[in-house]
Amino acid sequence: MSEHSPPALRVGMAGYAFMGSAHSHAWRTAHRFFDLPLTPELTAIAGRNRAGVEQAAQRMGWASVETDWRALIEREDIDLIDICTPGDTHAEIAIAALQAGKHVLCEKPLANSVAEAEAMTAVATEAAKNGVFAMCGYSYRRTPALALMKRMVHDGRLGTIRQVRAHYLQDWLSDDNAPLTWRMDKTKSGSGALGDIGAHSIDAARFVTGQDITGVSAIMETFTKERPVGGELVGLGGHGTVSADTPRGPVTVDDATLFTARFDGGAIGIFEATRTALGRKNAMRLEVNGTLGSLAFDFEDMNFLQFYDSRDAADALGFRRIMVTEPVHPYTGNWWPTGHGLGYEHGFTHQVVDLVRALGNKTQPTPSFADALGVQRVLAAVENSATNNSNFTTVESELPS
Ligand code: SOE
Repeated sequence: MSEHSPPALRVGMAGYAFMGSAHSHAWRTAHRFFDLPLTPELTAIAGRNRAGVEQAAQRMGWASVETDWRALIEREDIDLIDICTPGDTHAEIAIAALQAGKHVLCEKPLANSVAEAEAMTAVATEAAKNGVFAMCGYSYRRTPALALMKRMVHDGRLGTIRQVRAHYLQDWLSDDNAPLTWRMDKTKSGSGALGDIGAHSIDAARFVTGQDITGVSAIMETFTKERPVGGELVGLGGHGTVSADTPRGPVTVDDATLFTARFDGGAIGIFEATRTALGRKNAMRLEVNGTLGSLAFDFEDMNFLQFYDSRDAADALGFRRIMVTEPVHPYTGNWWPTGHGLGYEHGFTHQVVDLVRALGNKTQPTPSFADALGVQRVLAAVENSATNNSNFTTVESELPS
């Protein structure tokens, strides 16, 4: 590092699967495209399997390895802990890191329960008073088109928001023989599609509208009650070496969740999260309808934002497709010339940019743990509604006479 480089931000990361890979890319890249007050350094990565974590360190560019996350927290040469492990570990790691004076970036959802999220938020609130900050990794809000959507709603371009329509559709669990992983074990993941991908929709809806969700009515379904134990994973779901006599274990989370919602600003919403929508690979979509217009973001067309302005001239009325690559748009000016587009990984890099800038300015990065606790409360309300079937009215087989 040259003498004129900003001070180092030495990172220790727990976990090295999909999110570990995405976060590592962001730590390596952010300061090479954005001016940052601190220069991230990939100091150490932790994982229980030494061979696995050493291979990951080599591939992802980490300087050293640990086989226990606690060692990261004990190290004097680490300033920030990045938690990329399953949800059942988030609270213990985050609380220990903050109490040791280390900043924290924690993957979503914040925790597996409201109680855990509340405990994490209490410790983070105290730590912030001493200049130690925590952020939760809802990266989609840093996709330029979604960040533009938030800016346009905030600037009143839609008028008063009336309706929100959000879905997040995947299909990697459509196959009954996709093997049982931690993502289907409630004690590890907290929930299935709801917390894994529905949480992104809830955060994005609250972020874009600036409104909180006050009540929900939900249905949750687990189509495949048991899945093969073992079998090698291919991608997220995997189609391991499964035969008829492969032992199967219980799935304890939802495959799909649907819910309606009321917002504190008067809007109403409809949400869907599923991992069994055959053909939909990572279809995250958010539409907001207001009194003056509508905006729609579709991750599968992520460099564009659909905008309908009722005030357009009658012969020009219709959804326009804004190409969100001009330098005037959020984040885009630091990348390629307009029209060249960005991808999924850029949201993670922008997440590091905003986090490091906040740390450099000694200000609270967003979303804070308190923000993420708000999402956790919605997740719990959805599970409660679906479990108790509140507001679910059975359709009478025959019309009442
Ligand atoms: C799996 O559904 C997953 O990896 C989520 O856990 C991520 O948060 C999402 O960005 C992509 O899909």
